[in-house]
Parts: sequence; C-alpha cells; structure tokens
Amino acid sequence: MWYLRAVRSLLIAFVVTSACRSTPPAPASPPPAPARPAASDAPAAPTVTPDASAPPTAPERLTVEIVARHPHDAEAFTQGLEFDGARLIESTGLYGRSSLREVTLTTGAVTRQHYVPRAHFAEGITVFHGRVYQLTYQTHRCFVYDAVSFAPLREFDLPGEGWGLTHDDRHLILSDGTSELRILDPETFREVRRVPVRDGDRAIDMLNELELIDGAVWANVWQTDRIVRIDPTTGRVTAWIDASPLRREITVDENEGVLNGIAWDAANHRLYLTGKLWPTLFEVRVRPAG
Ligand SMILES: [Ca+2]
Repeated sequence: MWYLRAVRSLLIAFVVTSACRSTPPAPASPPPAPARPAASDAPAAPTVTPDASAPPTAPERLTVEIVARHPHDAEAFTQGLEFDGARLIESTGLYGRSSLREVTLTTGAVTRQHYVPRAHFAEGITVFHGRVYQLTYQTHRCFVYDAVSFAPLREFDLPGEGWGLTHDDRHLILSDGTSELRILDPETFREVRRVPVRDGDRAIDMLNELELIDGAVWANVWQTDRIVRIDPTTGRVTAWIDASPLRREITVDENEGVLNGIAWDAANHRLYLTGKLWPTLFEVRVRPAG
C-alpha cells in the first residue's frame, strides 16, 4: 500500500503545482535603465535622424552690428567671397567683367587676378584642398584653379545654373537659385544628394552666395537684405539674419547692387559681408534682433 500513498501524494503535488502555474504571474519589474556613462567616458554622439513629427523650433531672429568698414572695389559685382586661411578670395560676375581675385582685406587692393573668358558670367567660389572652384551662371561650367597661383587646372560640366558655393569637410555645397542645396563630390562634381530648404512648411528659394559657419550654411537670399542660416543635414532654416543696417550705408541701386557676399574668418571668428558693387566690406557682429 505504501506505493499507492506515494502515487496519491505525487498526484496531489502535481495538481497543486498546476494550479499555481495557472495563477497569473505578478507583473515583472521593468529592467533597470542602462546606466548613463559619465560625460568624460561618453562616446561620440551618433548622427541623429531628426524626428519629422516633432514640431520645428521657430528660427532665431538676428541682426548685424557693424564692427569695422573696409574698402571694397565698387566695380566688383561680387558673386563669391571666402577666406583661404588669411587670404580673402573673391569672384566677380557679369559678362566681360568676371574675375577671380585675391584681395587685401584692409585696403581692398586686388593683389592677384585671373580674368574669366568673356563668354562666362562667373558666380560663387569655394576653396577646397588647395583648389578654387568657380561657378558660372548659365554656361554650365565650373572652373578649377590652383588656390595660390590661380592657374587653371580643370573644368567640370555644371548641369543647371550656378549661384553660390561653399563646402564642408567632404563635399561642395551649391545653390542654384532654387530652394534646394546640391551636395557635390569635389572629385567628380557628381551630385551626392539634395537638401530642400524650408522654414516650417515654406520653401525658401533664391538662395545665393553661401558660407559654412560652425557647421551651418549661411545663404544670401537674392534681392533681399536677409541671410538664412540652414541646418545642412535637414535643410531647416534655423535663423533669419537681417542685414539691412548695412544697406542704409549703401547708395548703389537696390535692384542690382544687392547684398551678396559672406566670408567667415574661422581663425579669428570674424564675419564679413558685402554686396554687388558695394564700396564697403563690413565686418559685422551678429546679435538677436529687437
Ligand atoms: Ca562665401
């Protein structure tokens, strides 16, 4: 009989265990959040894909204060302006008057000049890895020169119009008067991607002379006294800069002699602005408007 009692005990134990298993388990505690590494140990932040559903932050409203005034060639139809180290490089437009120049900042004197063939209307420039890239407006060429001697090195086909040019660590960034920036491979001039520029839902076009400042693209908006600051990853406008305080000192015809020239002296953190046919190159400081 002992084995019958043992079997009954085993059956009872099985029933009790099954009943316990059918009882809903107590909710498990959430796993502990991973410890946040100390700032000093934190790895570099990965590139974050912006959340398109997040409400965009309104752009900052900024204006400029004049820090200094320097002479600028009033015959220079400025289309591109950029520092190559301490050297100020300028591109001027119009048919028969287009040029690539090295200019002395404090005097406006042209210390080196390459004349662009009369068939071309020169536009934006940028200096990348010892070469100057110079766009043309509607003749579908981009000229490449040695940055020091201005000796012509090669040419690229440029589909569409050329307006403004700048670069980041890897690519050229081109404006063509539309609301899109084109990102180009500097070795092949092939388009890598396009960045639509938006302030909220509004496309911002007429983007002209460009400058990369602390990772943001600044763009003159053609025929206005305004500059937009653009996040080049998302195309979002992060600031509007009102440069009308400069215009008040300029008597050049407003239709032709528009604001068009942004140059950032990265080593000295100085910002310079000028315009087409303006007799003055302004050093400015940016501050909140209002
Ligand atoms: Ca520029």
